[in-house]
This record gives sequence, C-alpha cells and structure tokens, in this order.
Amino acid sequence: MSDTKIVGLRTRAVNVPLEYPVKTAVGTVASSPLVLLDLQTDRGVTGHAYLFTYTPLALKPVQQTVDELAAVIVGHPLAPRHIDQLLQSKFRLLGNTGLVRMATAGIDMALWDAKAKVHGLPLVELLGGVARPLLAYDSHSMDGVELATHRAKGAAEAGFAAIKTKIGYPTLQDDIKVVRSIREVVGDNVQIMVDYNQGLTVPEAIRRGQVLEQEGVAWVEEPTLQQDYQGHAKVRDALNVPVQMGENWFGPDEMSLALSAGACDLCMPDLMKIGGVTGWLRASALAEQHGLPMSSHIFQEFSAHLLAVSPTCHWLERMDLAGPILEPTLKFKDGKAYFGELPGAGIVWRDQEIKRFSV
Ligand code: SMN
Ligand code: MG
Repeated sequence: MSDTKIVGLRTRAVNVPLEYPVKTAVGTVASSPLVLLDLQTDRGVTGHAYLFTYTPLALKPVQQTVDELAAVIVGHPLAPRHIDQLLQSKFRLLGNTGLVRMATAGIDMALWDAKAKVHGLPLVELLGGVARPLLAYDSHSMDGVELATHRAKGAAEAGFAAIKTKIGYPTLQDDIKVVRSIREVVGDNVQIMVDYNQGLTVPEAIRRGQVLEQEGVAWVEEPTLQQDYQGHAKVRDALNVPVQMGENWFGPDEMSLALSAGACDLCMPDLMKIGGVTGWLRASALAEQHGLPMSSHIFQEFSAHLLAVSPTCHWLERMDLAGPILEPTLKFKDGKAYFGELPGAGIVWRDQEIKRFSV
C-alpha cells in the first residue's frame, strides 16, 4: 500500500446552478463555481475532491493553479502529509494562502480520498474513527421574511433540529422580524443560528447582538470583518450569545491567532481554506486545546468524516453546493447526517451533469 504512486491529476471546471442563491449581507453567490479534481494513482484508484471558488472570477485561476501543481506531485508516493510538506515548501516565500491555499487543499482532499480507497476504507475509518450520525443544521440565506419562513418551515418538517438564516438587513428591526417569523413556524424546539457574514461594524454588531440575544438565537456568526480578531473579541465580550466564526481562516495559523485573541466561543473552519484534511486535523487539535466546539462550513461530504474524528465535534452545516454533479452519498434524516458506506469521502461524480455544467 505504501508504495502507491501518484500518476496524474485531472481538473474540470463547472458552474452549477443553486436551488437558492446564497444571499449574504456582503454579496450574493448566484451559482456554484467548482473545480473538480481527479487524482490518479498507479493502482488504478482515483481520488476525488471539489473546490468551491465563491465567484466564477476565481474559477479558472484556481483550476490553473491546481494544474500547475500536477507536475510537482506526479511520481511522488500517495502520502498526503509528505505532499503537504512538499507543497508548503514550494510556497514558503509566496505564502500558502488565498487561491494557493485553496489549490493545495484540493490536492490534499483528493490524496486522502485516494488513500482511503486504496485501503478500502471510508475516510473516517482511515483517520481512526467510526462513522456515526452527526447533528446537522440546514443552512439558508438572506432570503427575506417570506422565503426565509418558507424554507425554515420545510427544514423543520424535514426533521432538522436547527437552521441558520443570514441576516444583516438594513435595520435591526428587519433582522428581528425575520428571526421572529422563523421562530413562529419552527417553534421553540428548533435552534436558530444567525450569520452576519462580516456585515457589521463592531459597535453595530454589539448593538444588534444585545437585542438578538433576547430572541434566543443559538449563535451569532461573523458579526464583523473576519480578519478583525480583536473586534470579534470585543463583540464576544459584550454579548451573552455565542459568537461563531472560522470559515475564512486560511490555514491553522490564522485559526490560532483568532483563538489566541479570544475572538469566538465556537469555531467552524472551512475544509478548503483551512488546508484540506491535513489542515482540518491540525485545526481540530487547536479547537480541542481551546475547548471550542467545532462545526463545519459547506463541503458537507468530506466534513462529515472529519467532524466524526474531531474531539469537539459540534454541528455539520448542510448547504449543498455540489448536489447536481454528485451522487447523494451523504444522507440527512431526523436532523442528522448519515455517511460512511463507501470507501473514501463519498464523492461520486455524475459525469453527464458535469458535462452539462462545464465551463
Ligand atoms: C456562506 C457564505 C458564502 C457561501 C457559502 C456559505 C456562509 C455560511 O457564510 O456560513 O454558510
Ligand atoms: Mg457563514
């Protein structure tokens, strides 16, 4: 097994329609631009992963960055930690952040997927864990009262015990109106998380948060600029509701700086930006050390396996950004996520649909 070699890396770029655009306080994701990776080995096993680039403007640059790295890794052993160190050394001077971090993370995910498949194991088992049902929340957008209520009602009827809505409307009253409308249809047994997507200044986040906490929300996510760790800490100190953040940390180092600044009560690294599986494992150790419950951010298929081996496992975010081009190997029932039947991370392409949405 340890002599398996990397023999190729293919990428494809797609732009996939979304059932609902991801509307946030700071911008809208109207479609899902994805770079699909197929990492081939000399055992005939192929590792799959996808990267979400947020905007079509970054789709080709990320794909080209991954393509450039193919020549670096071909011929090396199928050894994710070895490749992680190799790629880190290539970008020491430039910095392994931004699109570079996204590209190296995608390769890391595909390597771990291939490694698990070579061993005939679900990724969670390769990592020493066991597949188990995970708490999952349904993640919605800044949908406005009517659609927010409609989506929340549907999620509650589907058995979700928690939903997230994005706020940061023009006025605090608008925020409260949406939260109260959702509460009215889901009742008191469903948790409501809110996400400001960095949209407020620190004073405004404190002002709005001190009112929102009266509404019994479960967490207030990214209330201010994600890179303002001191600002998040000020908001956190002023509120009696947990502050959540992490989806924008590029690598465990940024997570470490945020946690050292006391920026949040909860954390939710993004599998891609934190550095793939290898980055996530480092992040989960940081969360454990700081005693922070750790949730996922999109990338639901891989994240299920990783949350299951994270000591402070909290919530899995259900936001399906790749559904049209994947077989549904991750299942949701009664507010839980079920996974782990297949070797690897459960990324199974729908090739016809990929052709349809190719860019
Ligand atoms: C989010 C923002 C942009 C794209 C996907 C998801 C969001 C979240 O911040 O937490 O789900
Ligand atoms: Mg968010």
